[in-house]
Amino acid sequence: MPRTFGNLIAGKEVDSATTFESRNSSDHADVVGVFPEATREQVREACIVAREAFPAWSKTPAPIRGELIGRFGEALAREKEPLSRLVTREMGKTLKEARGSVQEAIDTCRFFQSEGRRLYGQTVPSEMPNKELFTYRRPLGVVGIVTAGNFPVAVPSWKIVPALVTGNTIVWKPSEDAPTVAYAFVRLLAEAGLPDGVLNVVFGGGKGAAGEFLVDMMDEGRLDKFAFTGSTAVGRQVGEAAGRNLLHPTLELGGKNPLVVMRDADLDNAVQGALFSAFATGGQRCTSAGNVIVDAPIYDAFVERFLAQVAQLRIGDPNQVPDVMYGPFINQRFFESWLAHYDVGAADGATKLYGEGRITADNRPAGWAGTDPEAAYYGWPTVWADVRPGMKIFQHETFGPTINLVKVDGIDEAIEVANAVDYGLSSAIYTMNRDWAFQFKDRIESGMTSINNTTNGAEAHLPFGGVKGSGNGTRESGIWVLEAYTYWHAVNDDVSGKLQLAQMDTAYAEPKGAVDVASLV
Ligand code: UN1
Repeated sequence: MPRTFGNLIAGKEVDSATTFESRNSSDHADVVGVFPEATREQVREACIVAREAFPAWSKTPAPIRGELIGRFGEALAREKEPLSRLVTREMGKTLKEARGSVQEAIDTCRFFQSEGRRLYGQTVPSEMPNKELFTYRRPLGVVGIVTAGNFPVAVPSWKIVPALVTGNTIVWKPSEDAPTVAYAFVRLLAEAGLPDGVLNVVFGGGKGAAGEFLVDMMDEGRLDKFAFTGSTAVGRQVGEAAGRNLLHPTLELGGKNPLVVMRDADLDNAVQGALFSAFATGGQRCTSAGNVIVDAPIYDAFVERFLAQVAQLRIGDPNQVPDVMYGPFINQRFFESWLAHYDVGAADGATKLYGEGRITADNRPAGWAGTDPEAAYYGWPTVWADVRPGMKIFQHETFGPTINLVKVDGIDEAIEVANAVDYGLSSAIYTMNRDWAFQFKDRIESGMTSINNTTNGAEAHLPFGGVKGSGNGTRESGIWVLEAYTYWHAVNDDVSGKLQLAQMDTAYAEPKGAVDVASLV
């Protein structure tokens, strides 16, 4: 019997009248847990509890908050293996990737443990005597957080860990695709000593459910900050609600990330990088490559080697077969929109080189390594050629195992094509030419760029976030994320005992008459 879980509000498990089942993404017969569909009232209650918890938590010394985050990191490290296995079971990425994503959260805790001992402000000289100026980082208040299922440990940690270290309290709506992972995450934080009510969790879907209710709490004045990872379309709605309430949201949205392969590239390295960028996590990363842009002189050689590898990709249930390249779709919605992309590519006039839709018992690629492909949604690795800028398939994020090949001639066209999408999250170039790498780095419109590596590869202490349709300019991770969860408080401290007015009573030195240097010698 699968366990039934409750929302976590004020440290208590709170049931809802309606529930949903979280199923193993690789085998839909396996129910991982039963979760509540939080009601609007429960989401509101979670916001009220977080508001009540704010004064005490924000007054807890930052180094103490940091120590708690350090203990959370230790608990994550201790439970890394079972938590990684739970990630694989619930959302379907390979165990190697699941371990990496749990490690990313551990790294985030290690970084922010010591940040609790910094959170530096500045001392600033005043233009008056007996007066000093200071800046302090202050917490914002109650943060609403909505996260996606593809990185159910790492990406929540990018938001929750810095928000807590800086003294905020939280209401989190995790993805309905990985609620059990979220529950484990929160229990480990409680083990580390997090006071009840500081982090509250409401489960359920997005539209017409807990996610939408939490967004609505901005209009009720119950939130001081919103952080969202998900699609650009939903991100716009979150941004609109935040904007009319004068909140500055963190929005990490979609991508159609370019990977360029120049004529002088190490071709084997480029093929391996393109394979991982396109197909790791079944293409369901926001950093997955969407368009591989290949320089004309090596186009044929690249395509031949790439296709040979694609035809051998091992695909299957990552719980049973550890060395698959990718497992199932995380959910039916992603599967259906990926399936629809076959019509989009055909209508665009692109040439399908490889891929036959859903993997079934009678329709399996050579590398199928699982048992029953119909126990879940599995997709053929799919490759399109003759893709050009302007085509829908070139422009739109698909979020599944598919990649476009785009032929260009030289570095200028490569950069132009790489920039010809409305997104700008991550990007990569394979070249040994120093100048081409420099030109790419200088001219690409992207929040993250790799030279001779994949379109992935964010690390816990580097800024993460996009430009154009991939976000609103906010950054996660490292020192940069601190701006997202604090405001700067400027303080004037005057001990002069009299009214002295800046700009008006400032005793500037009087100039004494101009010196003509030529007349001096
Ligand atoms: C995401 O897909 O939302 O660089 C985040 C990467 C990972 C993070 C991806 N470390 O692909």
